Amino acid sequence: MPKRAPLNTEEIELALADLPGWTWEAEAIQKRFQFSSFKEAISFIVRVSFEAESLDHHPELKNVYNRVDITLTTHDAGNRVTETDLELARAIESFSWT
Ligand code: H2B
Repeated sequence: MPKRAPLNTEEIELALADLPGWTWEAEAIQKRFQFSSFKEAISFIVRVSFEAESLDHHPELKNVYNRVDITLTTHDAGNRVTETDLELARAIESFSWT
């Protein structure tokens, strides 16, 4: 299956069962990460950027002080959730220290 083909509800819900804190809304998966400082939040964003470049898949990021909101959706699939979004979410979970 192509990695940038839209997944169905069942596939997304099944995958999210193994991704704590991630929710599915508006054709995207999202998670809020909370840190102890602004510098820590920005360090996390930089770490995410390495993963994004390595997968050639780029998150929507929002930072407010010590908080980072990540939204993952696949533009090439018409802004739908694909395997590549799940891959990036799993990669983020693998190094997240929250
Ligand atoms: N990021 C996201 N989130 N969705 C995409 O469809 C996407 C991407 N496509 N990063 C990639 C880059 C594509 O434009 C390049 C050419 O591989």
